[in-house]
Amino acid sequence: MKDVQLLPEMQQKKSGVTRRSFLKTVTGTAAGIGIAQMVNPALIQALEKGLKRHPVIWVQGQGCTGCSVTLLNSTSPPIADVLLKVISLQFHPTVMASEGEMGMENLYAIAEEYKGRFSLVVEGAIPTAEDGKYCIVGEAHHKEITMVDLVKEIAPQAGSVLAIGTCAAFGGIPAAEGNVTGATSVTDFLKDNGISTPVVNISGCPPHPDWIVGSIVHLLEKGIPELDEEGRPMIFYGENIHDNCPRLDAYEEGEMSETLSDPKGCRMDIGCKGPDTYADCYKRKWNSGMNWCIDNAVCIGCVSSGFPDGTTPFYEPA
Ligand code: FSX
Ligand code: SF4
Ligand code: SF4
Repeated sequence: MKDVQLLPEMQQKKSGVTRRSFLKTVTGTAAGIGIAQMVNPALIQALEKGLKRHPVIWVQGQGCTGCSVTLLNSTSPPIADVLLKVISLQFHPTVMASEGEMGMENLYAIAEEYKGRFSLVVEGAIPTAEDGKYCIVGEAHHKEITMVDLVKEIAPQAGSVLAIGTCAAFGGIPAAEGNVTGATSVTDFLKDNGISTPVVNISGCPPHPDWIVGSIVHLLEKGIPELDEEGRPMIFYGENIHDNCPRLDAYEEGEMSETLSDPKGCRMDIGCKGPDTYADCYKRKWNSGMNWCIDNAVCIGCVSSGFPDGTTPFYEPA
């Protein structure tokens, strides 16, 4: 952007848009929308409507970005509708157009403007060791911002915090044995820092896109959904996988799979953690309803607070 040579006044005369207002348009746009699309007035209108509905700031700590990828796989509703009609994604490090200090400044400005009304989505655990230096999320005023700094500053201003993925909800893989970074769940981090913003845990490594979108829609329409004792929406995490598994009859008959390619038997002897796992994967399925873990492998209990230490080795009986 530094290459732009025209003075603001000159640019305004030429195009009706000042450099400043152009930059504001680019950096202030919904994170998932490219610059070219921003010139479409219908889209701008939809965005404005979306913004009134539910501004979302999405930050990433110690994770693999799988949670973002899973959201982008939302097919019902399609991701474009989620971004345009359901939420207004104002900041997202992976897909937004802006970057660097400008992106960070935009984030702080949005948090200020929509204080108490936006949802903060946290993806990934929060590494607290060494003053949070394991995760630098950006710079502002020539100072490095850690994930710790960011969540401490932004979470108190949010109306709600969504901890997306098992890493954010419970610590997950980053907090597994050998956790040198001091990786911590969002709930524990907020508690340790005296921040009382309500948290909804959307666990799963990664979570199903429906669990994310459905929880946001619930927040929008009816407020915080009913949560289980681990802070997860009952509508998605209220059912036991084993009790509802299509292979339950095989389990009861003692017909056990010996290999992953066995089309019928129960997977318990080859490591299935379904009996200790609560989520609706058995009926929702994955990849637009095409299949799910137990069709092709085993349930590794990815939504559970004990994942992964408590559910490994994945392919050995519990
Ligand atoms: Fe964790 Fe998200 Fe597992 Fe990955 O970033 S929940 S490692 S699938 O995607 O945080
Ligand atoms: Fe239970 Fe897993 Fe067997 Fe299904 S495959 S019946 S969830 S142990
Ligand atoms: Fe996670 Fe088990 Fe559901 Fe697979 S079936 S997504 S491992 S909870």
